[in-house]
Amino acid sequence: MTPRTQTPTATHCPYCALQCAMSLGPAASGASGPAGASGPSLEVAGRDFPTNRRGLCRKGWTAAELLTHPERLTEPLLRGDDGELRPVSWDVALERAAAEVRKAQAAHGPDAVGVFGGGGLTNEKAYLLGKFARLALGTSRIDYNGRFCMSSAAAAGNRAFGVDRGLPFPVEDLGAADTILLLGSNVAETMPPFVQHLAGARAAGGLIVVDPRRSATAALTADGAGTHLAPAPHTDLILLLGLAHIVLNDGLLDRSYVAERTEGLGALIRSVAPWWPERVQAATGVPATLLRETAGRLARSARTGSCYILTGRGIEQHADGTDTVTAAINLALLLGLPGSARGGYGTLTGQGNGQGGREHGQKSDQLPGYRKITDPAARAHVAHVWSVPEAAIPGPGVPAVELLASLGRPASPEKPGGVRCLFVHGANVVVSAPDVTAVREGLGALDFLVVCDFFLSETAREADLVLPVLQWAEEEGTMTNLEGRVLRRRRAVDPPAGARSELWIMNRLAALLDAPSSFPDDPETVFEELRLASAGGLADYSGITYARLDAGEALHWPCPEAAPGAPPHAGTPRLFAERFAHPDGRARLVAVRAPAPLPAAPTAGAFTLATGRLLEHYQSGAQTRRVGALAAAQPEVRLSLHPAAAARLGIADGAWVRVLRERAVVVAAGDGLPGPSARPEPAVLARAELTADIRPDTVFLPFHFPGLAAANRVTEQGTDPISGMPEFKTTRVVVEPAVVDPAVAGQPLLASAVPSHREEQ
Ligand SMILES: Nc1nc2c(c(=O)[nH]1)N[C@H]1C(S)=C(S)[C@@H](COP(=O)(O)OP(=O)(O)OC[C@H]3O[C@@H](n4cnc5c(=O)[nH]c(N)nc54)[C@H](O)[C@@H]3O)O[C@H]1N2
Ligand SMILES: Nc1nc2c(c(=O)[nH]1)N[C@H]1C(S)=C(S)[C@@H](COP(=O)(O)OP(=O)(O)OC[C@H]3O[C@@H](n4cnc5c(=O)[nH]c(N)nc54)[C@H](O)[C@@H]3O)O[C@H]1N2
Ligand code: SF4
Ligand SMILES: [Mo]
Repeated sequence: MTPRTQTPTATHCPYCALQCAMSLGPAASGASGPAGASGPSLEVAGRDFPTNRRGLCRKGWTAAELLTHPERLTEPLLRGDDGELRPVSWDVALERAAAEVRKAQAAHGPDAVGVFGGGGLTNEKAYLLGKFARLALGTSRIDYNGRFCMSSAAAAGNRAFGVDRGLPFPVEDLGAADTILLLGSNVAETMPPFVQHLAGARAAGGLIVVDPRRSATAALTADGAGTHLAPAPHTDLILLLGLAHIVLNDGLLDRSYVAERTEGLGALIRSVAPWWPERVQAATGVPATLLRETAGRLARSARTGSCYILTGRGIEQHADGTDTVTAAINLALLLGLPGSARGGYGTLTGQGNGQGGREHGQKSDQLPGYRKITDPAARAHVAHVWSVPEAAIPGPGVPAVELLASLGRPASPEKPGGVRCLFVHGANVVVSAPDVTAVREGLGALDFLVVCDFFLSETAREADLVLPVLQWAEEEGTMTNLEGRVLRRRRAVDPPAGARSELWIMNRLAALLDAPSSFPDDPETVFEELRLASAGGLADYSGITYARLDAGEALHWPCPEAAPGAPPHAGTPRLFAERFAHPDGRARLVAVRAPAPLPAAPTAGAFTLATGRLLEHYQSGAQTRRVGALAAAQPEVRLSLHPAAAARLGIADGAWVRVLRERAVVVAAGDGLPGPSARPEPAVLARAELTADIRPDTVFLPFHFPGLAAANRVTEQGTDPISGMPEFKTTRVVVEPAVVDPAVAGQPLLASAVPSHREEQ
């Protein structure tokens, strides 16, 4: 790998939605990359940019290491009759993929082919993937991993505001806040440079963090910087109903704002009436006095200072995540925040292109420009841009969990047949989807699985065909960060010979499949088409060009193309200043109900399992587990457990434990795992990490590890009925001591303890 120029290339970090600006240049010292790597490494430097102000986290600093990683895929791999993956030429690879598509569709119809995309893909790739699925494959079966990430917040935002943009204001606006209510978000680990934007609120003593753990972010409230509220997991909805109750009861609402800018107050008043503070205290464990103080502080700050309410996955990744986010938005609306100069509501988008990835058509129900696939006008517009008859665009597909559950399913009187041939672009579902055991079974039941990746991820290991693609610093494109700001990703190095861009792959496959329309393989040409396709939609990019972005303009969508002769549109850093996106311009207060309380622990050793992230690892860990320093810092999965609970169970710090679904515990049978008891259901094997930073009724697992260490062995397939979001944050589990055969435990990350289903056959 050689840097393309001697001057550093200005680009952005490959990982999260903060999209910290960095430059990539030749290493001054000629330092070499990781062991076994070839060529000089690139030097990463932070660049000045509003989101990160030169700061990067450990993942960003070490990102370039993967460009020269010895495990980098550089040839297509095809599984032979003997079950082995072997290198083949691109011609053989693509012809085989096209033949498998034809075979599956001839036997089972167009929807027998599916596509699973990712929120890390550039806008160009996400756009072309949606078009590829609908036109080249002719299937409705496309969805993506953002369903596991942003879908609840998106659904709630659409419902309340008529539009969904993570932060409807620039991140730097937060600097003026004297109060920030941060619900279910651990930015100190998930977006470390973001913490600087909390400085104003901390200085004013107004950072309020809601998390059942004393997370690194909750710890930022120490020394008078704010308050940590630690409700029982999955009681945030009740907590928020309780805060709204106090605001209404004590007359703290912004009456003129609510009257002028919202609809639905009457039903909202009725819905929060039963949630008086003492009742909320009983359900959540948060003292009533603290609830009153919190509501009072929010209202004071909204009136006389600056106040923001922000949500993260901790309150969103629930079977009632949409309603919980709605309750947070309701509170913000009662306080008069969204669209005002005194604050706002936002959700912190997750993946690098978590925002853009949900706008251009890789969602099952959506066409580019954040258009609805069921809307005749939207279909006509996109069909025109694509030069196809409207009927050529299939209808809506199914959300991610349902798509994965359909893999290999034969047709029955109740249900149509499932997907038989699947393309995966930018997701590692064998680690990150709920109930990974079922997902692996589904992948195993497919006739053909194609995975595009640059590493042999756990999902790629299951594939029949692996196609090696480009990494971030090898490609051009655009990303849309958590503020809805469109950024340029730039090519700093040449890709290894043998790897190909996904645009090129789609272009070639579309030709082999005799697809209508065009599939350009040049990113800027794709972006030009995306502009047209998005024009007039909610997420309108038509006024944005590579030239404007390259000139350093800060362009937040919507940014429509200006009329001829008019100056270019400056983009929309702040949405909602004048109106919300519903036809009448008003926001909706939507009355939501609290869920039935979780049952009191009936089983000895029962806990609520929350899952989430560690600073050092990114998502399924496919990338960061390959970075030496990050893997060394967090080599294996650890279960956070309160010392009092551990003492009750006789579990010492560092001891092996197994975590399994509570409902599995009533059945006893062999599960093949070493340990004192034998269960039929999959368990997670982890070391206990005793910490007083978690509630005694709650345990926590990061989901970055594969095999027996995968947290998603115990999560389940239930989803939010509105958004399709899985319940990742509340699983009832039992924790018990495990005796582990050192031969198993000693293996790196326990990954190899679970053979690929291909190897099992
Ligand atoms: N280091 C790192 N950074 C990342 C990522 C990564 O994988 N690693 N991924 C990126 C992506 S895609 C995303 S989506 C973001 C996610 O960023 P965050 O939303 O900050 O991440 P999580 O760790 O999933 O969840 C945040 C917190 O929710 C808490 N929580 C769990 N259950 C509940 C609950 O019921 N109520 C409340 N109030 N809190 C709860 C957890 O204890 C945790 O501290 O991070 C992005 N940044
Ligand atoms: N239990 C539990 N599970 C969770 C969560 C949780 O909090 N708890 N969080 C959920 C959330 S918020 C998310 S976002 C998901 C993410 O989960 P995943 O979808 O597994 O995310 P990644 O690990 O980023 O997987 C991306 C894969 O694509 C590859 N890749 C990266 N860039 C590209 C590219 O441009 N093209 C292609 N073709 N491949 C690329 C990477 O090498 C990697 O193998 O996990 C979800 N799963
Ligand atoms: S905070 Fe996110 S974007 Fe910034 S360096 Fe870390 S991983 Fe990269
Ligand atoms: Mo995410």
